Amino acid sequence: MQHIIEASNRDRAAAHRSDYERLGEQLAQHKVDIEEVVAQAAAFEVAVPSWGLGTGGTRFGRFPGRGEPRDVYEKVEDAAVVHGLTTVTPRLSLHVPWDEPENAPALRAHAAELGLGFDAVNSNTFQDQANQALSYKFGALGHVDADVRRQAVGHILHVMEVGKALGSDAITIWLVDGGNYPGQIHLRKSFERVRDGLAEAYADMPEGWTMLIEHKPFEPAFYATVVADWGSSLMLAQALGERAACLVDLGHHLPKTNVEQVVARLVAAGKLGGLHFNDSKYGDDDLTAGSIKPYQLFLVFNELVDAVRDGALEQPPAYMIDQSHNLKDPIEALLQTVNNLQKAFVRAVLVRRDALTYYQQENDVLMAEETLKSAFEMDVAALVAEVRRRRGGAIDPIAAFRASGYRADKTAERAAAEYAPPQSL
Ligand SMILES: [Mn+2]
Repeated sequence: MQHIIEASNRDRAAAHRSDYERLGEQLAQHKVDIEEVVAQAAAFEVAVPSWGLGTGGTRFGRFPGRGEPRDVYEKVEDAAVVHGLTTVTPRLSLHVPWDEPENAPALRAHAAELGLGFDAVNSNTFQDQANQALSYKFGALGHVDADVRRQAVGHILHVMEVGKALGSDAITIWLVDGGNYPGQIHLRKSFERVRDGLAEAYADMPEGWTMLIEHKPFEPAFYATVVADWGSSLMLAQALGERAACLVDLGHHLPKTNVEQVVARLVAAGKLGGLHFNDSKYGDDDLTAGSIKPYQLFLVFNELVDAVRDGALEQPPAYMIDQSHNLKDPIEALLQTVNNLQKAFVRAVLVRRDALTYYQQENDVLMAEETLKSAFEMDVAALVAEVRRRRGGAIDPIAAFRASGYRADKTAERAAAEYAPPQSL
């Protein structure tokens, strides 16, 4: 891939240089040094999910693409391509059991050879697995039967063991408990059972690890999900202790929710642990981040950049992509996503914070809004391309990927692709 990247960059070098210089002049007029922004932008990294490397599906069906990875080793291979082109996705977030390796140390070594490490591991207590003794049909950690709850805690501990062998230092728990009809679950007691189950798993969490708790208003439960919102998630993270934090999935909010304000609240509570990036029009649609509501994505980054600059966040939260690529080539969709995320991040870096503070103090509503809007409207494509170029990545990752013929090669190689359809958390 490296020689393809070099050839692709050579073709684009002159046009890119002139775009970058023009942007540098534009920023200089506002007394912003483009080199400083490049340095800050280079700090942005995001993890890729193992389930995002295959074609996703809906409950209506799945249309597999050609040349998809057949196992976790091939997923690592594809993730390395994404990292090679973008240079900012050095970690893979693994789902257990969908992508559970038979030999975790061997997978870790294979990934390391390709320049990859492992991000948070993801547990699954929302479907029954082969050879599983008890069913999660009516819940897992919040189930009325203590044996089912024990089995769910056992699974989470097992996922931590796998993660430990991979070199992960966090676990993301998607809490699935809930009910479809009023009366089905005891609203208060089911929450207490979930909390107590998490506490059991938390007590045995490896040293230096973080437990990330993800909320979601509905699906699979359609009447009352136990951890439906950030308030419930925060209660759990606070009850568990210092090493538990909330994870905000952009798609896990009801329409009209002010997600950037949710982010701000969790920062204030000292409990923002991570973000799952995606976009949506209606529900948890898992579309490409920045494809539907780019302004919201920018406003979320604005809160994060502001919080890091203020010291309200000691370090940026864990950034992860959580999308389902139903129609696009998964690698191309990830390349597009990473570019959108980088651009949103850089625009947030460009917000003139002194000016914003001044206008807020003066109650100058219009100019405060314009301060944000003017950063959002900046064309920063050349800047993020330059970040990639300097790190050995592609000026135009999608063009380089298409020129590489990678998918066609893999289609021949992986002709017998057969594995469980990936889904999204
Ligand atoms: Mn998620």
